[in-house]
Amino acid sequence: MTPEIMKTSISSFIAAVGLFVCHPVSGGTVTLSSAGGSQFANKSGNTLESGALVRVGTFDLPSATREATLSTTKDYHQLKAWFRPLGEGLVGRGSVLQAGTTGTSSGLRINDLPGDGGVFGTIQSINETQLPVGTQLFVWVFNQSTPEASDQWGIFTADTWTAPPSLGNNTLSTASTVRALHGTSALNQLQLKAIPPTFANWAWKTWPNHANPEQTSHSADNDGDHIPNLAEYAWGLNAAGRDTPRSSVNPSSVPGQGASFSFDVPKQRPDVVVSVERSVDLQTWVPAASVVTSSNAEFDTHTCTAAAGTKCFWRVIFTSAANN
Ligand SMILES: [Ca+2]
Ligand SMILES: [Ca+2]
Repeated sequence: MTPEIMKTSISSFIAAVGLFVCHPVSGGTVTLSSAGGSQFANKSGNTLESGALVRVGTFDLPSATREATLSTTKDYHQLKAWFRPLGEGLVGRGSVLQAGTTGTSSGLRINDLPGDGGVFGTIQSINETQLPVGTQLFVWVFNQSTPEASDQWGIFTADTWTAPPSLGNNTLSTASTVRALHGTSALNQLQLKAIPPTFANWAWKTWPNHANPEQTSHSADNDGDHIPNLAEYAWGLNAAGRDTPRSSVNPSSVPGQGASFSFDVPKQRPDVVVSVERSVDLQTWVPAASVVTSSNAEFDTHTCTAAAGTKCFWRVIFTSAANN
């Protein structure tokens, strides 16, 4: 070995030791920025207001099917159960396993920069054990400051949105080719969508503080109005207040014509099947025929008619058709 080579080897070794002693390894940083990229907007295309909630993190699902699973999952609690947060747009929120955010006062905030619908913020000291290098990152945006207050959300990702290495930084830029798993990505906007109307999401909004399962079951009747929760949801009623059912028996005013029974079937509740049955003795029930007699944006009103001079009872059946 020549003296020249020996000198180089010693220098390199000393440099490595110096780095280890003087600069202990710390986490990487992620910067979320819409500068020069798409703006966040609600489902109508209006840019989001200051203070809307932004979450950054990943979803603990198999990577090969993760995006397909996310795009077809509608229930907040299911999505939340899979979500591994890195940071949120509110001070002190997110995971205690990773460090806080920086920014003028509040870290990640919609509307801080560069204007309406814009977002800019940095999450520091990301722990690799919390989020391994290369983990796909997602941005989960709501149209209000809390999920419970929101009625719209969007979930977005891009190939370049990945967790950084220690000491490294990765910028999640909305100028990237962004995929919308919930919402849409087009015309320089990342638009949210309405939170899907499922029974589970209705129960979450109705009891945001996680009521016990006895309260949130399909059959529970917490307000004692004899309308079970699944029917309260289907009919758009208040599960915490007494309501009258959206059904009625109508005696016929025409001589020789039987009474009729009307009930509402929701148009915007695809996870509930509403049907009607009839009986002459309250013992044996059979499906009843009905026709749509009126309609509006939310409901079709169905009507059944009894044969003249016959006794008839009707009941409305609510069946959950939820698949997730
Ligand atoms: Ca009730
Ligand atoms: Ca009620």
